[in-house]
Amino acid sequence: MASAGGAGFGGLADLEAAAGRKANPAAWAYVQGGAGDESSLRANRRAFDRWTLRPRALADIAVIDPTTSLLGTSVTAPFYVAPTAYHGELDRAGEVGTARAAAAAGVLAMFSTLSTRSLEEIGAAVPRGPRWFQIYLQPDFRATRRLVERAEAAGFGALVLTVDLPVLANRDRQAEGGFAFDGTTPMGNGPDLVLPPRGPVRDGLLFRIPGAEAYTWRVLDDLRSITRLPVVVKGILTDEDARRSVDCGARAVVVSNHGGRQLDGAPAGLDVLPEVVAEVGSRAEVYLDGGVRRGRDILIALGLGARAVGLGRPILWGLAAGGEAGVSRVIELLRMELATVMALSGRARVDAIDRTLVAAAPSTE
Ligand code: FNR
Ligand code: LAC
Repeated sequence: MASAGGAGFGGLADLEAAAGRKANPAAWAYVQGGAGDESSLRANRRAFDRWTLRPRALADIAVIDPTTSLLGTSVTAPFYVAPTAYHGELDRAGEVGTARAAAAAGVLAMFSTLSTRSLEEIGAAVPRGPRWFQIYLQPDFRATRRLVERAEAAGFGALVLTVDLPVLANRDRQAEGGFAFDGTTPMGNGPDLVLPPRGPVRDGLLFRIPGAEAYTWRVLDDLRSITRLPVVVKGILTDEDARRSVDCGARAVVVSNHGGRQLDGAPAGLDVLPEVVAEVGSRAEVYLDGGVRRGRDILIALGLGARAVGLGRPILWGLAAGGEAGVSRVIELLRMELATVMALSGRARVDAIDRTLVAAAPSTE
């Protein structure tokens, strides 16, 4: 039986179950749910089954090295903590616990604009931990600018602009659970933050999306004019938008359907990863998130050209199950699994995980 404190945990499925028992039901429905009929949420896991691995035997695997670098920052693993909102709903330490676990492991962590702890508190907790700040654009660019300046001052190393949430999707599970973006959740970055709109607002026969004026490609120029931090665009699902992002100065893109929480019917990121890598892979780093749960998944994504993969819900399971120690446990589980599958596939280093490792699975239909 899983217990808080780290050592008692089994695998990721045990942690998920323990988290589900401990978390309050509204927060749990918020974490686990997706948009619409949750077809994109399911697609994220299924996408990995369309690939198989081509192991090489008798390679020199005496020393497995899973370290890499992301935009020049050294990290101990090719996976990172994806930005997720409201860690304080799952554990009292909130993002500070997550940050400490990631920093202790030497893993990159991205923190959401919608954190329960402030970016200054996060920065103070892990002065040396690699951390990037995820931006939800504010309707007034001056407010976005203040967030960017605070992130710079607090030692965040890059800005991750999320572009797939100009308005919240219909999320039935979240709504049934009673979790709402209504300002009742504490906002670590200040009470003035404008939350993403909960839906279109009726205006006669039309529907307005409040704040959507901020979401144009021009914002990438605007961001680059106020900061020297590299900009990463998160939420890309086409080669066209990947190219546009990089043409507008993005140093990396995250191929993602937001964990199946935004446009239901969007493909799994993994399904479009190859076309994005083909389009911009020589000019920018490409990351992938959505449904990554196993060392195998990391091999497939890296084999298809991702430089790293993001973990969303698994980190939140760790946090809910055991706070900082729970997050450490999730990171260690995945790191150990990754080292194991690297050995089994004959790939001792991250740069040996290439396209020759993956092949299309025989059709099961
Ligand atoms: C998210 N995600 C997210 N993304 C983002 O850019 N800013 C945010 O504030 C949030 N908030 C958030 C909350 C919760 C509860 C979840 C589950 C997800 C999306 C996240 O960064 C990532 O894209 C997905 O979570 C990846 O999919 P998996 O790993 O959850 O399957
Ligand atoms: C979510 C937002 C906040 O997915 O990114 O809930």
